Amino acid sequence: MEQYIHPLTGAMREIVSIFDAMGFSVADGPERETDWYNFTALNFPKDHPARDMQDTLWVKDGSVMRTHTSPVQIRYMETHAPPIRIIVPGKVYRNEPTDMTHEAQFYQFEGLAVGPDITLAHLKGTLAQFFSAFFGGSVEVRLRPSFFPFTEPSVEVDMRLTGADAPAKLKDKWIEVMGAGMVHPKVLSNAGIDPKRNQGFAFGGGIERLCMLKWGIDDVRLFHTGDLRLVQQFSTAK
Ligand code: 2U9
Repeated sequence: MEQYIHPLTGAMREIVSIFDAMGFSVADGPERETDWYNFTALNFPKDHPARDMQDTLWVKDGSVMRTHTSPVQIRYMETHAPPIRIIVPGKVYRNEPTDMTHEAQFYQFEGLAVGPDITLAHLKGTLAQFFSAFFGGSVEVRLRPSFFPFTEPSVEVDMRLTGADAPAKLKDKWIEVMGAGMVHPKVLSNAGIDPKRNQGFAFGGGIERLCMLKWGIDDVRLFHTGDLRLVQQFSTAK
């Protein structure tokens, strides 16, 4: 009988394997979190709009369905000394209506590297290697200024696939693929790491978005309907 791997599962396995080859290990943690791990430790101000009922699924007891996988990195830093290199794939939750590009549940992967002399150049090289392995062929990476409470400086990451066999729709175009930055010193100290001796890069992106780009899928909701006609197109994965 033919066996199928859901494209999100296949993509997650591939992401983990590409980062494994660069010395990253996988970390995971709870999907229902405390306010501290999901927001406060990550330097979100008390009145930040992301904490709003409108954007976040709050549980009656005051806990929160994690809105990103970042709480896992805080927990990891509490129990591991630098140097740290981890990748964190997992499900996250948002309180928002769905459309072609938004889901209330989706998958993210985040990465974190912490050590005495980690720089934004290491981030750029790491992501270039990742995009090249995941999409195939040559790639350029561009960082544009942005803002997140948990990184300083913060950047949006664009990639441009330049290889001959890049998908026609993507070839030679700048495409925004994720957010990233240098971990805010307050976030390091909130997790028990001395920001005077260490610095770190972090990045985060949506896995559905990467899959949509890679395979030309135009509606994020297709990943989560359980319709086998999607899955049956991915029979080659191990
Ligand atoms: C720690 C410190 C810093 C993770 C990061 C982003 C930028 C980001 C979004 C991309 C699209 C989420 O899927 S999305 O909606 N993420 O832009 N994430 S830096 O930074 C961290 C994480 C953990 C302790």
